[in-house]
Amino acid sequence: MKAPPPLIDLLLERSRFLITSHLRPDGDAIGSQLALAAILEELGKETVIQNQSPVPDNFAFLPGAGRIAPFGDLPFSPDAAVVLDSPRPCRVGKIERQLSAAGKLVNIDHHISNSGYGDVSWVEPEASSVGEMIYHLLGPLGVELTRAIALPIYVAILTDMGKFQYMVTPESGARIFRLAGRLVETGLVPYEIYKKVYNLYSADPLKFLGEALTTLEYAAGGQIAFIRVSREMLKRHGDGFDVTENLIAYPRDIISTRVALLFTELAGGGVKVSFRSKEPERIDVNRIASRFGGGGHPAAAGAELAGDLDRAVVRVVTAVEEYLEKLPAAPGEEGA
Ligand SMILES: [Mn+2]
Repeated sequence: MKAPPPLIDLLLERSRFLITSHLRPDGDAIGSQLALAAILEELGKETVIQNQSPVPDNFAFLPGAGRIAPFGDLPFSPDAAVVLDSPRPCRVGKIERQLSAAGKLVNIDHHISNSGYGDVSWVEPEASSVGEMIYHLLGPLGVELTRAIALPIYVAILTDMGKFQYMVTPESGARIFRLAGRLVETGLVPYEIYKKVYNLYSADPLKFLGEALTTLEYAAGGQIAFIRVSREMLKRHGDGFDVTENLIAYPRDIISTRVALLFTELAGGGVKVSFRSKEPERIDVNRIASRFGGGGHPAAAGAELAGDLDRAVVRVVTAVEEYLEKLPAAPGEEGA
């Protein structure tokens, strides 16, 4: 993984950076932003981070999280804007309006569906996270790895890899564990970080979880399992932190499931759909999600559909059923 030289030149030459990432930010969005800001500040640059959505409570412990600001006046006129973890610039919501004011637009992402926007674009579909890509800026920029840089990168990898679950080849597993090891050597305590990121349950989110699990349904003889979360359910249980985070693991981890889906009704209308494939080499959910204007990776993807929850369920479940029907038989399955 190697950052393109024009990106390194731009980061070294420019001096005032706006950093942003996608709506409803996850650990990779927040972690990669804070790591990049810390690196640029080591180089004596000015940085400002703006996101449309607030920092989820479970990432507020990260040093610098408090300086992530909502959309608003910028403290300086940026000469470059960096968009992280966002396949298209519109994913940053309102902050998109700030991008044209910056001299240059930089796109750093690992979504295979990334459109390649920006004056300088670096997309690594093989990267575990944008956090991992940010790590690879250190060498070319001549910045040393400190604990303040390592911690947000570790959180980016931990969350995008689902607590180190989603390494699907020996090579990627070894690479990511080696990187995690280097990060931890700066003095990180993995168990302490795990507790801050994941041990958030008070009674109410657990009640929400119980209610959400009662919506579990199957299709295609159990090959598809899905859960739906209505706006009304979310409202009743509060949006303190993203209680839907990792809900999809429950339908996914059923033995018969090949594709898991999570449907979440959005406050502003429309439905967010998360896709997980347990056989990414055969069942590429990025391809299914892209039919609905979304994208992601073969193993994990997302899309947003207009319209109501029930209609989104019918459309997406039907599309997954059709995809599964068209799969060629696996060796050994034929004539069985
Ligand atoms: Mn990511």
